[in-house]
Amino acid sequence: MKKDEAIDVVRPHLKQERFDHTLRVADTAVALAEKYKESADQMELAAILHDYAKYFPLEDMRQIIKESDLPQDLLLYHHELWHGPVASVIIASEHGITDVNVKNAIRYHTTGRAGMNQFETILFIADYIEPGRSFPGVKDVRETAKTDLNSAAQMALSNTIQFLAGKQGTIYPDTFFAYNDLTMRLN
Ligand code: DGI
Ligand code: FE
Ligand code: FE
Ligand code: FE
Repeated sequence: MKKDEAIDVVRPHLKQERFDHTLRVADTAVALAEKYKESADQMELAAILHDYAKYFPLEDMRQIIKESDLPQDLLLYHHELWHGPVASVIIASEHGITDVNVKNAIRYHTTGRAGMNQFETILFIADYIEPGRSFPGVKDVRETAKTDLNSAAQMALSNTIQFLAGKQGTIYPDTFFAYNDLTMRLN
């Protein structure tokens, strides 16, 4: 699928601000892909499609997860965690996207996972640091992404875990697995 086709696929499903976020993630991810020698075209495709399912009706997402090979424990956690896994299924079944990096980067873009490869890590970070983001600590993650992707991803995960725990939120296991895996790889 080409860039313009992907934009046509997602645009009707996104609010203007989410579409603008998507384009900023794409720019950020493509710049990182070029810097770290990943396919810029595949990265752009993954970025454009990453929030495709963000506003799908919850019942539709629940049904898609039930009928898929995705882990069913997703349904026990906050529905904010569903849109990446759901998008990864839909882009394959309805749009014929077979690229494993594109699918996995989209699937894990919210939580991360243990053993993320460099392609997945770039989309994960780009979603966190795109210029419209203003999370506490995002500037440090932006700086670190220039020299060390794993360290940047670890920082983003640390911030997210602290943010969620600080408001007594649940934390999906993959988020911890991603954080622990990167921490062990970095030491
Ligand atoms: O879709 P975006 O807003 O661009 O970004 P995202 O897909 O990274 O989603 C971020 C949201 O997901 C944010 O509100 C925090 C939440 N989140 C991330 N990891 C976890 C999580 N929520 C829970 N409950 N558990 C997690 O592990
Ligand atoms: Fe998202
Ligand atoms: Fe994210
Ligand atoms: Fe996003």
